[in-house]
Amino acid sequence: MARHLITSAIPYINGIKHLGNLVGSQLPADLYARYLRGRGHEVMFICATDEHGTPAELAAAKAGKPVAAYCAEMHDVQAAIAGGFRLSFDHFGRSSSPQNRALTQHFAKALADQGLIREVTEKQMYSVTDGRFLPDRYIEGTCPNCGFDSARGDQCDNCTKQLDPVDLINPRSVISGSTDLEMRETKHLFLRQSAMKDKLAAWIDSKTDWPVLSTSIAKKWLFDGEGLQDRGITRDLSWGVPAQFPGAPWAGMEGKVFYVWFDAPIEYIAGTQEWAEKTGGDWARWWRLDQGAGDVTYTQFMGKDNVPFHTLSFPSTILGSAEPWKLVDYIKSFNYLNYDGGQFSTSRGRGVFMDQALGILPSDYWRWWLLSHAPESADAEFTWENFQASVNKDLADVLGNLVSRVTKFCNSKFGPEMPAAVAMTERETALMAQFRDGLAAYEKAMDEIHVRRAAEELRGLWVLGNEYLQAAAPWSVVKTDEAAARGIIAFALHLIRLYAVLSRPFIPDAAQAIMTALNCDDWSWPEDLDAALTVLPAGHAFAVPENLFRKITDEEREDWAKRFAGRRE
Ligand code: B3M
Ligand code: ZN
Repeated sequence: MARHLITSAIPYINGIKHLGNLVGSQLPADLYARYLRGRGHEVMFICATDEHGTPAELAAAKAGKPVAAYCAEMHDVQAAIAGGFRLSFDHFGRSSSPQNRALTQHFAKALADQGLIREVTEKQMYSVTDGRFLPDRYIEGTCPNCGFDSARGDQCDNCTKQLDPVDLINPRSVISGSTDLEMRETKHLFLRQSAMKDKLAAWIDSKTDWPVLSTSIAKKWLFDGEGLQDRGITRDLSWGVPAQFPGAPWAGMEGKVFYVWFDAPIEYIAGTQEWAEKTGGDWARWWRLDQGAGDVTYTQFMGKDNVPFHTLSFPSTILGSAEPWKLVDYIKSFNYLNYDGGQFSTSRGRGVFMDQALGILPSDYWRWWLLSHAPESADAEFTWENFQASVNKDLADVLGNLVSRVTKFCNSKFGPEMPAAVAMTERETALMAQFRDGLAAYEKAMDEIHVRRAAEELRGLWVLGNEYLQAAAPWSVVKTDEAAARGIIAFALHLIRLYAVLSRPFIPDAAQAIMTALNCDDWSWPEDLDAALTVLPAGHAFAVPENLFRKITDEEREDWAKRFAGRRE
């Protein structure tokens, strides 16, 4: 039994995420956490809402609410939706927690103690019309790197380049639209990432097993152009972790806060502290190398736009502190999911958002489609045709149908209890050999976090069961050899239990429905496949489950396609 720390990128507090966001971090992280738990490992799975910075302030202003109240409300909304998707976080924290405030200030001080913080008086964009500085998202303009016309002050959404507001061409205020901007002097703290460059490069170079998407983005920012730049880690904002605090090794930072991307990843640790406070657990054995975290394997999940911050900025914080913190072991990053010939768009309401998805179908349908089409090696696209085909075929025709046929047949012919097993024939032995190979391939894909491949392998296992049932044809055999027919059904019912165990990381509700029907609570992973075929004794009562999955009709598909095509302008 190993110990696995898993974090998902923490979603911004401003609004409900779309399915592309979900499949880019939280959902695959949940898949992996569930799989590792299923195999008996000890897992700590942390996520949170990212509540600071300009995204939160702007959204609260738009909603006409004080930012703290807005965040509290939206945290609960996001937590409820995460629950709806069965995201199995050990804790879903808040980056505005007292734990994160203390820890963020602690890291800033530790970095200063190592000589890695510079105080810089610089000129920043000031909006005369708005009477304030315009950090990050308060300003938009044209990206100097790719020409995208709605690049934000902190990052271009189109090419992922990290930006400074002053880099933007034709900048404008997001608050008022004003272009009456001037440069005014203000003091900020800079993290001397440039001093960390060699250490970071050596560390990235040692990660030969990471997805190329993760290492290539890191290397780009390390080496392209002028190489890794120092980054301003404070902002002229009021909402956030105060940059001036008792014991701070600098003065004159009143009224400023740390940059949201400085404190957000620290929330992975602080979130674990929040968990510890809630449960009485020990957070340090997950994060402190001097307190037992040496044997922890730490995996992070995120979309590609978050990679620079996790391969460079956050490791600079951790390594630069010179304290024994746990560093990430593996970064699993994702490309983008597009929506029906274009992009998901939050502002235009284009595509399916998490709350809407749950309003039309249960979470397993979405989980299955999203994970089996995860944008791993390239961007992927959601289409309603594909969604319908995949749900109807994989879930309804293959898995659902098998469960229903076997349980119904048994119930009507022999009654609602496990028939007695008989000695395996060649057919079962052959099936088991194939199953064993398929299971090994499934486990390998899951161990390596190849999400699409894992889904394919799992589906392959479902198909094997269907083919077996078709070929064994207990409905014919029963006419001449009832004991043999009972044996086939006993074997098939055990396969169904295996499907519940193996499919649980993908479709937890259906897995539970199967187990409930089988009247079984033994979720143990089939480390010994032969033993797994004897779990349910003869005479064990079961129930015929409701239809596990229903089919999506053409009418629904057309209706939904219209409904989610984009409505707000
Ligand atoms: N909140 C960006 C995002 O939601 C950001 C991730 C933070 S991870 C520490 O995509
Ligand atoms: Zn760009």
